[in-house]
Amino acid sequence: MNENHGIVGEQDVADFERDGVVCLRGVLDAEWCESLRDAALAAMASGQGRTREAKLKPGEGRFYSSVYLSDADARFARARDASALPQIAARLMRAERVRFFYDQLFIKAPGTVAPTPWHNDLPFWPFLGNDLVSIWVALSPVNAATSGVQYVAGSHRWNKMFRAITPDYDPRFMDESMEVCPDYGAGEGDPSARVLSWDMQPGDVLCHHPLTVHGAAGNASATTTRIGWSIRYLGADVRWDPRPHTMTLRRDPQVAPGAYPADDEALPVVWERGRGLLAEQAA
Ligand SMILES: O=C(O)CCC(=O)C(=O)O
Repeated sequence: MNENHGIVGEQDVADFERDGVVCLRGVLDAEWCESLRDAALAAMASGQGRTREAKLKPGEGRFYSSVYLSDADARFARARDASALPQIAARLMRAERVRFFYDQLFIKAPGTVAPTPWHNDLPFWPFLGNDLVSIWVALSPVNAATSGVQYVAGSHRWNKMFRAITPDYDPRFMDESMEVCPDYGAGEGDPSARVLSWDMQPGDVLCHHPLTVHGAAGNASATTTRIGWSIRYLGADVRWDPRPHTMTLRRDPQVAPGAYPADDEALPVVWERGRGLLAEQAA
């Protein structure tokens, strides 16, 4: 990819702006995917880090989630800083500068009954703004049966925040004053809603806006472990907004509430127009 063209075309940007989500194919090659898949399974096996698990009974599978993997494992850090991902974020947000926010793993063992409850992401985060993109990287084959993520097209334009729900239903995140997100997978919500999902191969990615409503069913496969790695990047219009019921960052940006979070330690710049990937400048 160069700065203006490449795997994110104008049509992709237009789809992202219209639907609040776009699927890009073949973003990471087999070598990247193998390395990240190994890192993901090692993270889950280690039990280390900021993990969350759905509370399931024996025989109901396992739904594992963890954040800030790239702080602990160089394989994730390399993908965060030196793959095509930062530039994809830049293109989709039409950004001059991209900062890393955090990364998160979502793994569902074969036969996991737990859904990913329908939600949108901004209620979880101590920020406001539109320029926050999540890039969900498939590290296993994914389809409707193996818990492919589903999205309500255009829901980012509703400008609506739904009550945050973590895989373990942590009450700290649940703001009772906020509306519960309908379960679009079960046909709740606006009957005219268009629900989008894609069959994916490892290395394909889904890019979504912070207000796009999404969720997933359990993993009905008897053999496939479903692995998604979401990496979140920030652009220009983001404002620091440390509200109750939002996640704790590894370090708060040292700026006033309402300000752009220009803190290179808390939210390092990974890509800048005219300079490209900053990891390459440092190498
Ligand atoms: O992988 C999943 O089940 C959920 C993904 C998600 O909610 C996200 O990436 O924001």
